Amino acid sequence: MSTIERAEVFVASPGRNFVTLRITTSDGVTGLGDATLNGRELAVASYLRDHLVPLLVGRDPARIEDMWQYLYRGAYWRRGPVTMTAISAVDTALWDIKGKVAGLPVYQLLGGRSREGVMVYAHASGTDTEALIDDVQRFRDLGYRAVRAQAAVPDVGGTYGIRKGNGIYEPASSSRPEEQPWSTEAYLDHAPRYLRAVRERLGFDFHLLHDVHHRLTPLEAARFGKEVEDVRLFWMEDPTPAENQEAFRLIRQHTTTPIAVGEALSSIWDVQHLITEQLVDYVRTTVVHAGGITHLRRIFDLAALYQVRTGSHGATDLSPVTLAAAVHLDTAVPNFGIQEYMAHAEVTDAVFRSEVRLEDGHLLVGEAPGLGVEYDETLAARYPYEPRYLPVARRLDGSVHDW
Ligand code: EZ4
Ligand code: CO
Repeated sequence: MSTIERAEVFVASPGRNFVTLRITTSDGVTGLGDATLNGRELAVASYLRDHLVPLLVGRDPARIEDMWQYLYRGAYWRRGPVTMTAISAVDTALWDIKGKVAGLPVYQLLGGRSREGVMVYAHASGTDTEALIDDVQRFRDLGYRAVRAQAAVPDVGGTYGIRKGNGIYEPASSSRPEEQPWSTEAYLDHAPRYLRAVRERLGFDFHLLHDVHHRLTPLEAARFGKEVEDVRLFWMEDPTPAENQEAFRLIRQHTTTPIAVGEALSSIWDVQHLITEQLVDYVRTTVVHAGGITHLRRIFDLAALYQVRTGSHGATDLSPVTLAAAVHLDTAVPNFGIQEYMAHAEVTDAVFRSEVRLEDGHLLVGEAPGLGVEYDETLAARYPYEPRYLPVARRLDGSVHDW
């Protein structure tokens, strides 16, 4: 029997911080898992190095489900993003290994192809409405079928999701969290206007998305959703924080604007009522933060029973290993909806050489066995870890708001 011989944790910053797990079997087969939790990277690295790696060595890499149960139930402590991200990395690496051993790409192990390509949405933003419209048009010209639109709120300045310059959107900043001002009144006044302006200028023949990023109360979100119904959003994302799943019922009762939730959630229990009570339309949990391919498949299968579709988180803080795993899963599941996609920095793509390709606004899996990603640890070592924090939002009176 082949056994797990070695598991190594790499923490490096090629373009941004990534934590990567590589498992090697006694037959010399390697598998990769992403373990990046933005702004809390070292907690997951320690969870893996200090607690999981010693349990992996000598075990059978083929028993993916058993490993998941062993690491989840075996911890006694339940759920939580640090634990679930660590379990995700192990699970993803074992699927990569199983694919390589079988000589099959992971999507084949998941039941085979349900679609040719995976529709993605890009991130457009602007410091004002005109700049936003130009940016949406730029992504349309690049062939994207779906675009997320975020513009800065005038006078207040702070808002979520505005790219600085023409580079890559990166909210994490060095040494201390950046503090960003927030005004719900200004946002509610402004956001419907710029979303309407995008439709007025660019029309309806593409999907338009918007991320509220947990900033509203249920009642405010209901008002927002109602107000933008004529914009026909593909979804409004994270309209209110989701610790209380019941909160979404009120939004639901007032608007037909579709709702997407889940990027910050890490288990099937965190989305159980959202799904089974049909309080959302898209579930955004991901491979890296929701327990790997094994657990995410379970969430997606539950969602399929309730006509909830998938819309996995895919910002740049999710490594190309997660993106590849997501695209394999998206290619296979019947209830795929859309995949978030932001191109990584060139140096990130040089360290993680991935077979995933973008064509015509769709991501395509490769046919290499496993996930089709190679990790260049020598190149990665040239980019040491740098402490980074996500921003903190403060209302105009100085009190902390949900970022
Ligand atoms: O703020 O990934 O929809 N995408 C998002 C992201 C998240 C970051 C947090 O690390 O909301 O941009
Ligand atoms: Co989001």
